[in-house]
Amino acid sequence: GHKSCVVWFTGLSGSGKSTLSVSLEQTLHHLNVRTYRLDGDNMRQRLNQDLGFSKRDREENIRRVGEVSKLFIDAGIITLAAFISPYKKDRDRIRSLLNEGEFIEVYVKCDVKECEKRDPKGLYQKARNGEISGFTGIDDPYEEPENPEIVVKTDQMTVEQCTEKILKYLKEKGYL
Ligand code: GGZ
Repeated sequence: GHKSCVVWFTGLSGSGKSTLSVSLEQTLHHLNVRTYRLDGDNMRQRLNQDLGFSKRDREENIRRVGEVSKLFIDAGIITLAAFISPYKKDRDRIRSLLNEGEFIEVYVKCDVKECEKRDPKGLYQKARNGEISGFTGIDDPYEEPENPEIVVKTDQMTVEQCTEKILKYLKEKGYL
């Protein structure tokens, strides 16, 4: 068996949160661990379709994702959540909502210059052009985690190395 928890990926757009959550999920499936991934595709498109990107809406987005994560934890599943979650207060609130050890904050650290270079959806360019305003890292804040359980530097490490680092943490702390 395993201990259920939420692995919470926070970082800039293009930092690699989704990629890492997919990679970690594959690895966990090979170990017969049941998981569920939460991301913009299933939250912002569905339950949170009333929300935009103002500070308040991001706060509400993260609050609801936290509540959904709690339900999955109750169901005994390891949840992998990939959201920018730019505000420390909003992330800390989920930490307090859950029991000790159930919130594993993974800071997906990547230089904004590198994220902008990757720009998989062309959003940084739009933010630079002024077609999008309030874009995280350009003209909206990102508050770095102060004491994350894990930091992965995606501009210095491969996807495999980052995944291995998270897996090692989960094993050493007795989640797996
Ligand atoms: C940041 C935005 C914005 C603005 C649209 N700022 O690279 P993506 O496209 O797929 O990831 C970003 C996603 C962020 O949604 P989150 O739910 O993770 O954000 S938060 O945690 O702050 O609530 C990006 C896209 O939505 N996007 N506008 N202004 N990212």
